[in-house]
Amino acid sequence: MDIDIVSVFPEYFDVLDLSLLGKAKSKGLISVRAHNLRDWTHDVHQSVDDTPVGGGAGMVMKPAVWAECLDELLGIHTESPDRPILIFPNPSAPLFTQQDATELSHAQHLVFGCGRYEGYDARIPVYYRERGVDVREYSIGDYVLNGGEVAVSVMLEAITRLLPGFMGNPDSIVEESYTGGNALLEHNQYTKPATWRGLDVPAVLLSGDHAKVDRFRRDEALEKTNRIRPDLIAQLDCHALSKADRKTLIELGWEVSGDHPRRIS
Ligand code: J9Q
Repeated sequence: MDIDIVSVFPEYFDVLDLSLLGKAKSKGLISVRAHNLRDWTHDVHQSVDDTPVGGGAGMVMKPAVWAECLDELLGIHTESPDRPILIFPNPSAPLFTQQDATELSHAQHLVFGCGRYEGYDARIPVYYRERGVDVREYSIGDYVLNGGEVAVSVMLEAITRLLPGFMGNPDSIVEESYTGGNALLEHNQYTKPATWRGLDVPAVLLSGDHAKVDRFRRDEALEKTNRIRPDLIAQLDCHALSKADRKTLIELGWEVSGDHPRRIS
């Protein structure tokens, strides 16, 4: 997978070499290049932003500078079969999900654009979509960042850990939350000792009864999800739930019929 990142702070991405992503880089699984947007300016001040049309506070990133850069990185004037996906972090876009990470992990070439300041000219994604580029805008959550750099590093980690050969133990990928379309929060995890500073590990986990352990963990995942993320319970596929799952959810105050559980008010 080829990854290009455009930012006015390309050095921010030097830390990627210290992470698992750095290992994937040295293994040749991925190639990551961070570019400085200012390299595509022509003026002495290398300015990448301007005041908002219509007035208001802050600055907006200029479409012309981005286009000089993206035309080159996307190979827009070449006949190459490489169809890169262009991704912009944007706090006003749909949330980036595990499903997006899975989909993007199958791409050959990703180009990330990090917006700074109060955003980028809205015509940039419009222009590249009109030219047939697959352009994605994603938020990583409801909080304010100074720029897209942190959001890109989050998305990169979520995407690249799914690449074949990236993780040491592929089993740990499938077992985690949010995979398989039946997302529940994880059950609690414990290690030895069985008693630590007066706190006991749940006895059932020491029983050696695997069926009981599985049921305990599943119920704990259902209870925890009900408490912390009831929105995820409401998205479950009822048809994929076992009799025991249904019983637990009914006890937690859900009606389990039709396509999705519904909270009984
Ligand atoms: C670029 N706040 O915030 C949450 N997801 C993305 C962002 C973001 C931001 C500012 C600039 C991305």
